[in-house]
Amino acid sequence: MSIRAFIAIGLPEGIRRDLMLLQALLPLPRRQEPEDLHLTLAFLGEQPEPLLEALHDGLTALRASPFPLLLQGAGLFGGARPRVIWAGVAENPALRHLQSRVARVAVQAGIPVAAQGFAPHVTLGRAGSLEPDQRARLEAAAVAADGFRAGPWQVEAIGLYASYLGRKGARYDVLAEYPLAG
Ligand code: 2AM
Repeated sequence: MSIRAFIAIGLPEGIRRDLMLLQALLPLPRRQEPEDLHLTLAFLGEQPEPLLEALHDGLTALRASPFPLLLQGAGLFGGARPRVIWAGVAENPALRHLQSRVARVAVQAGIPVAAQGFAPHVTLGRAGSLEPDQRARLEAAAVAADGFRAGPWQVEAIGLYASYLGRKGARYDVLAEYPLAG
């Protein structure tokens, strides 16, 4: 059996509440459910269980320290045809360092993860095809949300998640959590 998996940072209740308020201000075509809000460190795709077990062992052995994280601003991915509406992350070397270590653990477990191109974000919602006026409203709302801040909070764990694709979009399950403890 294989599982569509990713490694992410889960968000505390208070941060999710702040993000729900931001979601309410944006004209999102499809909103990410608050319990599913997360910050992805590495998307793994469909992986067979033995590789995920090797990854689990690697993540269990990973030693990294907790660090503060601040969400900041909002934007759209997808250029002229935006697909993802996101909350951004204030520049954070500890996050980048953790991401590269996590990616290395995945590669060592036999799961290819691109070393480059980490664009940290929390997906707030998704768009299918948008009419030009819908797109303009969304872009204007993202610009207006530039002053958005949530946190900082102390990131104390990362998680291995399963993603199940359904007609209403993806649902996520936490398969395992790994405390960051030096
Ligand atoms: P997104 O929210 O910006 O789409 C689970 O799908 C998580 O992995 C999401 O946070 C998703 O980011 C991220 N991800 C990164 N690359 C992906 C890809 N090629 N396909 C699906 N999800 C991807």
